[in-house]
Amino acid sequence: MASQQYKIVLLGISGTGKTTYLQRLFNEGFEQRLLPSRQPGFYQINFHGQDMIVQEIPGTLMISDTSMDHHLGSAQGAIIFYDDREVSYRRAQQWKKKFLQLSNGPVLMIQNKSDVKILDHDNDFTISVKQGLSLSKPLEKMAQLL
Ligand SMILES: Nc1nc2c(ncn2[C@@H]2O[C@H](COP(=O)(O)OP(=O)(O)OP(=O)(O)O)[C@@H](O)[C@H]2O)c(=O)[nH]1
Ligand SMILES: [Mg+2]
Repeated sequence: MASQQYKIVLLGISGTGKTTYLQRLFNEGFEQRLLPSRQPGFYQINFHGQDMIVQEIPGTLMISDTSMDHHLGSAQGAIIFYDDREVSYRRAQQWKKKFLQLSNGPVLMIQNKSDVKILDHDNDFTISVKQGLSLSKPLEKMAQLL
């Protein structure tokens, strides 16, 4: 019997490094300059025998957008990115609240761009996509929590 496939959403304001993260994870190197994502992008991944579809939600998509409830409500887990900007942390908190209203899955908070600055906030993992630091840890943890 095929095991269940889980959908994980990758959230965070524009520029926190969601696309760069997924590309680097799939060995496509580090992208210095990327355009904001326009469409939710899907990646399929397997950790610890757990099949996961990782869906990036573009930061330009408003939290109040009608499609947002569907994206979040159909997900079993959320990985929320912030970076060296305080505003990105505040928005990450809002995403977390919104996700937990729509789904009862696990949420992981990730600070990216540790090579630039580490903000003094609680998080589950601090990573640097640029330096390739701790990249698989969030998804490994998510696979354990599902
Ligand atoms: N210094 C540094 N820059 C990074 C890091 N990770 C990503 N970036 C840069 O951050 C910028 C934005 O990255 P994206 O991956 O496009 O951000 P995003 O979250 O997908 O943005 P949207 O698609 O608009 O929601 C790019 O110029 C990346 O090179 C990092 O660890 N360190
Ligand atoms: Mg993107």
